[in-house]
Amino acid sequence: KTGFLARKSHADMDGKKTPRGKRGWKTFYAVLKGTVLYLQKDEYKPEKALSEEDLKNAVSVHHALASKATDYEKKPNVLKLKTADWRVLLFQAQNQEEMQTWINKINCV
Ligand code: I3P
Repeated sequence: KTGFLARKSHADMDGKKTPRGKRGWKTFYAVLKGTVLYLQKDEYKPEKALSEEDLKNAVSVHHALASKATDYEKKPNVLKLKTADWRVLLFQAQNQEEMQTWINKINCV
């Protein structure tokens, strides 16, 4: 599964609220491969190696839980991802169907 996703960090690895200045939205080209959600600055090119930045942004979705972010009302089509290491990330998909597909795929890995 691939597609554009905007990401916002809500809580960090220790479960603590992501500090001010690091809570903004940023759009990535997302690639779910195995148990890893890669968040790349540019569209995926098979021949191109992942940059340092791309590797830093990758999220493990092993033992993670994705659900519709029902408590977030500022934007539509937002899903919430709780990772095994207590991060909470919000992702805005391009439409309702995309959001549901991402949720299903993430919860099925
Ligand atoms: C954040 C940024 C986000 C905003 C967040 C701000 O500032 O403006 O867009 O979330 O509000 O803290 P910064 O870029 O300096 O981190 P929303 O778009 O959801 O309002 P928050 O602290 O209430 O999450």
